[in-house]
Amino acid sequence: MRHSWRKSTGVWQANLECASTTLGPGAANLVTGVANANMDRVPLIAITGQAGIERWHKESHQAMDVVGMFKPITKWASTILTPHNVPEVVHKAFKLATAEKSGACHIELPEDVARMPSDDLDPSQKSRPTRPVPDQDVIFDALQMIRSAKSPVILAGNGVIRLGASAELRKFAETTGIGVINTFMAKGVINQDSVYSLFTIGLQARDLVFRAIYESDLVVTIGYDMAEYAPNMWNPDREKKIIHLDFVPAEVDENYRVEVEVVGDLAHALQMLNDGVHDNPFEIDPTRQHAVRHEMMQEISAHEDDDTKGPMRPQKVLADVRAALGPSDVLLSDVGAHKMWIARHYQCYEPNTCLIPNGFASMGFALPGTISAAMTKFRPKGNGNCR
Ligand SMILES: Cc1ncc(C[n+]2csc(CCOP(=O)(O)OP(=O)(O)O)c2C)c(N)n1
Repeated sequence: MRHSWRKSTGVWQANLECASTTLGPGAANLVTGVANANMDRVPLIAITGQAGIERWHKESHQAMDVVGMFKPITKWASTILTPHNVPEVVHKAFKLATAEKSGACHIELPEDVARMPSDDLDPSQKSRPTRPVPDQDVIFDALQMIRSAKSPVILAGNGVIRLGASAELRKFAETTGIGVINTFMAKGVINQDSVYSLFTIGLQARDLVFRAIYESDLVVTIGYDMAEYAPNMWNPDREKKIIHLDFVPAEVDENYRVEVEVVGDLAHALQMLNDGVHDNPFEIDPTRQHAVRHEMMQEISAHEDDDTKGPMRPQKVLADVRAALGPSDVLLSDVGAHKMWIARHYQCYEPNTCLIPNGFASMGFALPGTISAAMTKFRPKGNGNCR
């Protein structure tokens, strides 16, 4: 089941997934998938059966503490103890699952409660949450800091794609000249051919993308999710200045000491920054950035035309896949060494055209993910196909 709505601006769309199982082992089998959805910030409702309340106090066939099992891997988990509570519990689960940062919620339905009459249910009212807007003062502080930086860089995370803010991010990069590094789950946030694209980070420390962030004095994180790539990896000496832009306040982390925190709707916050740059334009010196991008492109394209006999090089395979697929086609990666190759060597033109599970990073995503993407006619833009 999918549930979606679109804000009147046409900017925001949230989809919600539902999964249901029987009690006991059926519920236990959902654990990895639910944990993966939760840490990949996928709004999901898991509904599981449960033994009737009349046998909860004793050892009983397939009866176990399922809510206790789901609590650490969801945003919220609860049991429906009376039919009267169905509207509230369901409403709360949907609300929490879709609220930023979105994730998984679990509802448990005991078999005897499921049999109780429920004709007097009063459906809970629909709610459409408002989206917070950052203070103008904070936007001003952020722009001041970016203006005075020598080598700023943008680190874009999965929030930009989830919150539909790629267009505003692209504009921000173009008007300021600041290069964009993206995490695995933010692939496509910027067009691979853009001179501002500095490709994907989250690989080995000596990777060239790491150099782009290592040499910067200011990192502007946008929709950054540290579950994907921890700050101690890119800020081990805690010397970077950091501006944090996200729907939610920054996580507390000793390697993530934020100087300016821009909290609010991402597309709106970026639009406010873009307006500020428009009113008082500036552009950073792109020389260093262009040199790094040039080196990266050479490294990424090495072995693309490899025709030596024997096993094919991953670089050649991915270059061929990229050439065969259109800009809106969708590639799903599973988890393993191949994920690293895909992150590094498969570049994107559009958001949501390369899906990589990188929060919980559970194996087993690609095949069912591709089937469900095809079944739901998942289309990032245009008429892309799922591969
Ligand atoms: C469900 C699950 N089990 C175990 C792991 C740990 N793990 C990560 S990668 C990997 C090996 C993957 O091997 P393969 O599927 O052959 O891919 P390759 O590394 O060869 O690309 C394992 C066991 C995981 N991430 N998820």
